[in-house]
Amino acid sequence: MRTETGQVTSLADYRPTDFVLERVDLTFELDPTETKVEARLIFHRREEANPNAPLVLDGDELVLSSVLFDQIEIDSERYTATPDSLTIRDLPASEPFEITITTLINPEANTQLMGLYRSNGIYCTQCEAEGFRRITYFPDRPDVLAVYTVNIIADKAANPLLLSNGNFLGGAGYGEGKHFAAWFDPHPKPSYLFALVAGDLGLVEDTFTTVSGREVALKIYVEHGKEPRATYAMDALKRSMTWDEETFGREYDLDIFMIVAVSDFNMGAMENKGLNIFNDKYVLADPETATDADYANIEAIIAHEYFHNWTGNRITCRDWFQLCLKEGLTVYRDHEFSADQRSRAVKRIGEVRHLRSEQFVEDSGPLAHPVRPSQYKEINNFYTTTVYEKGSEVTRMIASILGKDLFKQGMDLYFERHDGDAATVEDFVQCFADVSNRNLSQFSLWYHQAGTPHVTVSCDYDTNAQTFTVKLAQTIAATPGQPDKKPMHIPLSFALLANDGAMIAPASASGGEVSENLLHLTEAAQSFVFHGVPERPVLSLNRSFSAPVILNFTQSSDDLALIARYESDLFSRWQALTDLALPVLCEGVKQVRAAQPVLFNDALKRSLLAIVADDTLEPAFRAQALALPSEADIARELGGDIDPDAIYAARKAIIHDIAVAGLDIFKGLLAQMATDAAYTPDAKAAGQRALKNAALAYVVQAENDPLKAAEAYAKANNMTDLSHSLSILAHHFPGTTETKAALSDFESRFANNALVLDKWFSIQATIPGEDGLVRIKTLMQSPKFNAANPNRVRALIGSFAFANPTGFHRADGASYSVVTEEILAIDKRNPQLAARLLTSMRTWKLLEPQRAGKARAALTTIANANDLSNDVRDIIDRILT
Ligand code: 0A1
Ligand code: ZN
Repeated sequence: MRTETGQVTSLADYRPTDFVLERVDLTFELDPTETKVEARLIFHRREEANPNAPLVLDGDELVLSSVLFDQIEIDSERYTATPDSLTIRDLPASEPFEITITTLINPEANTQLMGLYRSNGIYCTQCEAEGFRRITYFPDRPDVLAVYTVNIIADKAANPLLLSNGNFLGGAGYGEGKHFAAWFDPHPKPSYLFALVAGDLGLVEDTFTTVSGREVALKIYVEHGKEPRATYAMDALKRSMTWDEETFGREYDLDIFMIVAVSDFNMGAMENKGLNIFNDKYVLADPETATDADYANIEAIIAHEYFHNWTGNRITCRDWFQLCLKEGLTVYRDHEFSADQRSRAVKRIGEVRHLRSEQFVEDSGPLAHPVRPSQYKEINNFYTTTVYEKGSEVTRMIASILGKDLFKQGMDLYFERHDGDAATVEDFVQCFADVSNRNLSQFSLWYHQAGTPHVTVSCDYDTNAQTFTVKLAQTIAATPGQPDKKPMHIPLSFALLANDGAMIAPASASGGEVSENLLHLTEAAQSFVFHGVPERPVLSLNRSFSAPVILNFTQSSDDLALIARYESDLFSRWQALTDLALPVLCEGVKQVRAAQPVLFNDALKRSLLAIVADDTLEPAFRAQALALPSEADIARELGGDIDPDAIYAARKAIIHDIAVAGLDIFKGLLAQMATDAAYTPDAKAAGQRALKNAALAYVVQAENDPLKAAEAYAKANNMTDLSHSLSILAHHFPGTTETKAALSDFESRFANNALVLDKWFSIQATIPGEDGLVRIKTLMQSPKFNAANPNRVRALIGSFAFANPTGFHRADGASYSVVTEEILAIDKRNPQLAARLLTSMRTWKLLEPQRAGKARAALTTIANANDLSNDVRDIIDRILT
């Protein structure tokens, strides 16, 4: 049942359904505006249930055509139908019965993109989380698992392809130019994993032989003519299938696995059983149109959806509070897959950057919630970086606390014990407790307490006693609904480095559990003492980011420089550089605000340039080092009274200074990393391009001349180089002849490729400065823009609001008014998309007072609007409180 505005769903209220659903038979007679859906549902009453309880089915904007009981029309007194629910009374106490429901739905008018809708002439579905109830009345909750048969009838010429979950049963003509196809999915599944696709699409085919020798047909459907752009996705799929067999012992379980790419999709992709539906952005790639980042995303998302077949589909969630059970775990699995396919350290740096810039921000603001929330008003708003990314980090911590072997045993036990179940987070954690004999109850607080822990660190070396003491204290700030927090179990990976960079192995340690280079911080305050330490060591803490915490640890520039130079953990080397850079950048902001010149010491420059010039380090890592903390990172570090213009100016001045100091190195890299070899999307080649392009940005900034970027644009033979040089031109030299020429060349070259034009939109939407507002208003009028398509909206308005701090946070507040107006307009068509856009304003209270006042006024306009969707109402209420 779609909750009324403001209605809260609570985990504490969970109880099983009164009726068990045994079978589902669906027949769709597809029509663009009037599709008829017949659902035959076989139920029986649960033994424990009240014998008089009615059957209450969920609906959302449904029109009921008829309802039958055991094939006979039910007396109208026995049921009540509204668009949101169907209640049937006087049902048998124990024996099975059949309810047949016919509804009429309009796929063409479905602009929310939930339920059955049409995208570019293709019928497709999106049922997670509560979309199935927009197709028929149903017990639409994840703990109702059933076996489905699906019949699809449609016009044959327009829809040669009729697909659903499971295995193909057969098809035939149906008269009047129609045909039908039948599908059967033998694996019981919840309704959110149902999918249907019909239309006319091109096909890329392959096969995969599973570890036990079964052949699986692999099919990727894309728009006609785009087939060559789906070959990388197919390759990624096969690699994912092999990896899951080798790493987690998981074999695929149907005869066929299908992926369909559609152009209108609210999220990245969806793991429907045997029939994944993807946003085409995460399927289509070739060197001319996709960047290295696009290739990496495609690989990761193909893997993610495929991995859901076991973590999500075979074992699903009991209720939506358990969302992290499938999402956090599956993100962990896709992260590990990408780490194995690419550079583990570089992958980890990217993950941590993303976690800090998105999840840490969420966790410290008005939208903070636990990884396993206990209440929600709108479940669509809980597909968050906390559930996904922090959920993954929690799984990663279980793996590091238990160690590789016990973690594997715990996962095996989970698959064995819960296959076919709708499980809970407690079920999952219990498997690891059972294999390790560890009490994981304190650890489980990671699922229940919101907020990022802060760990304060101080160290003391005693020369006489040869002891090294590490004092740790943990705190978590209050978050909405959780004023007081308990101490957590925080696994901190560490190393002690000698003056020459060698690792020191202490004779022993006391003060708490210390295992395999892991300090287990479990108390609010705890001192670990290392004995037999022959010299004052430098502590490298939270290596590889073993715990998602904020360290308050003031280390000297010398200590950080030593870590940056010698740590064997590349992540920690990058972290040390970041720790050198952030205070410099924050000081620079103060200097700008005080109208002083931006001056800083040499330690950062020296460490950074030494790493960049070190040929023994992989290029992708060196490129990461050159990507200094972003404007958003600096804002987060400052923590309040944010002036985005000052942050931008300070960062630019510091980068300019580094660029001038390292100009020779950067020019050398530009030449050294250039290649005539044909483009390949592998991690090594991508890393070389990343370093070349980072060096180009520094050279251009040192010389303050668009020439080199214009040259790079002219000779680019792949989208990575092309879009990078275009963005350097646009961001540093807006309005110049070179930039105008490149922008118009790009527009005409890719006029027929909407996904590539999204890059054109987003590069322009992120040009710094207050003119950004006029620019996006003009671009919204472009015939290439389409406000009904989520990818277009995200590329233009989303990029502006999330990734253009100086443009979006114009001091006069004008951008807030324009974007909030857009959000209100989008809310009428697509509430999920509108609510997501609105989260761009979740940090408004941290702005300096003038901007904060303007932001509040714009948000109040939204709050006062009539007819807000549940989605937007939920977010606005939380961010305004
Ligand atoms: N389960 C998908 C994410 C997803 C969630 C909701 C959607 O529609 C509202 C679509 C996709 C995943 O994790 O990939
Ligand atoms: Zn997922």
